[in-house]
Amino acid sequence: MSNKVAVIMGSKSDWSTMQSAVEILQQLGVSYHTEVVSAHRTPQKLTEFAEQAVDQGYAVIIAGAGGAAHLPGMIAAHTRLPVLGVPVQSKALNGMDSLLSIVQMPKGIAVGTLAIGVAGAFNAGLLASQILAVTDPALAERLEAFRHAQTQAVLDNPDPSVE
Ligand code: RP5
Repeated sequence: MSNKVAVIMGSKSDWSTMQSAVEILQQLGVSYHTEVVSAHRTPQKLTEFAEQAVDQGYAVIIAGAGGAAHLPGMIAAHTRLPVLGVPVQSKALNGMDSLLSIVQMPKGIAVGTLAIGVAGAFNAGLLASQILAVTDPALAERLEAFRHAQTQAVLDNPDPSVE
């Protein structure tokens, strides 16, 4: 069986953020592939990766990048697969540069943009799983269980002074 989700990122330095996407994919039993693909340092590889993504069997692509973050938009330009963009928190501008360069796609090419940083990466993995769950009843059940457990954990310990 082919991997359903591609988790790509502009640099190895993005891994500490993007591993949160992998964390929830693993937890929900979704198959994935991880790889560094840089819009600026490996532009040819970017084109080839995106053009071959459908044939590789991917259903969703998660792309994380920081700074002048062209990766998600350029991947989306080369494939009809849904692309979820994660703005990595940059040192210079705290991720506002990443966010704005990913979220402001021109009309006609879509990127679903998540929050800056770890929360965005985790939610990208979650959202990719929810997309796949539309046609995967077993995954839908695992998602329901995840949400139920999350809700229950809050209800079970409502005292903010207790860890
Ligand atoms: C982007 O530049 C990467 O996505 C990364 O967030 C940022 C910095 O990359 P490195 O200089 O750490 O490799 O392309």
